[in-house]
Amino acid sequence: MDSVRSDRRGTGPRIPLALKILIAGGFGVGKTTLVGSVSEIRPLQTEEVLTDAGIDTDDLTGVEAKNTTTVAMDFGRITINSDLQVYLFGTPGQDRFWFLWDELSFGALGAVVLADTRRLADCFPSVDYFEQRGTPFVVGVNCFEGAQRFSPDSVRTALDLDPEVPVVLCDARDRQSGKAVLVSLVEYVASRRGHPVPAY
Ligand SMILES: Nc1nc2c(ncn2[C@@H]2O[C@H](COP(=O)(O)OP(=O)(O)O)[C@@H](O)[C@H]2O)c(=O)[nH]1
Ligand SMILES: [Mg+2]
Repeated sequence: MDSVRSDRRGTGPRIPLALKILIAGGFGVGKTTLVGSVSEIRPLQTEEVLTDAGIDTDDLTGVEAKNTTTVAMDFGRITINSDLQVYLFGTPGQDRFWFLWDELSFGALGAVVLADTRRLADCFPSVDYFEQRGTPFVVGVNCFEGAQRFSPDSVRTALDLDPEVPVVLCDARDRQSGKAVLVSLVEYVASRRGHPVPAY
């Protein structure tokens, strides 16, 4: 992949190519955590303290210690090399923020749908959203301690995913693990487009 030059003659300073990746999934599945662990800049987060007003809408089962929520989005950046930067957008988990998704997904390379096997149904809306729009996505199963472990294939079956959609087990708190999920998405998109898989 090539960066572009800032002028028409192609001799000006290089402007790195920017890829946009969305991080989606249900409330409390680890989106903010993942963006924070892989981002090289202090992630821009728009967390707000959860209040009693959300009691009926924000299901805290399994993440009772959670006391903040992302109101607009998380934003992070990874520099692959001088020609390529990846921007991460963590989408808000609650249904009441659906209206933001079309804006956020414009021009995106693809998406990571995070899943928690204790609350697998929470990622159905994200899976449906990307399937309907033909946006490539991978599923990252965030393995919380105490949650029963399932194989990627059983998660694929439970979510009724197409066989080629990658399902990757991960720990959203771990930088290398988070990066591996992003790499699986880039490889998947490259393979769908018939490109050779890029080397990192
Ligand atoms: N044990 C464990 N806790 C996690 C993991 N990922 C996130 N958490 C915690 O789960 C809670 C919800 O994560 P958060 O990233 O805010 O979820 P979001 O709503 O999807 O952005 C936070 O308290 C995190 O510290 C994980 O892999 N393991
Ligand atoms: Mg969040």
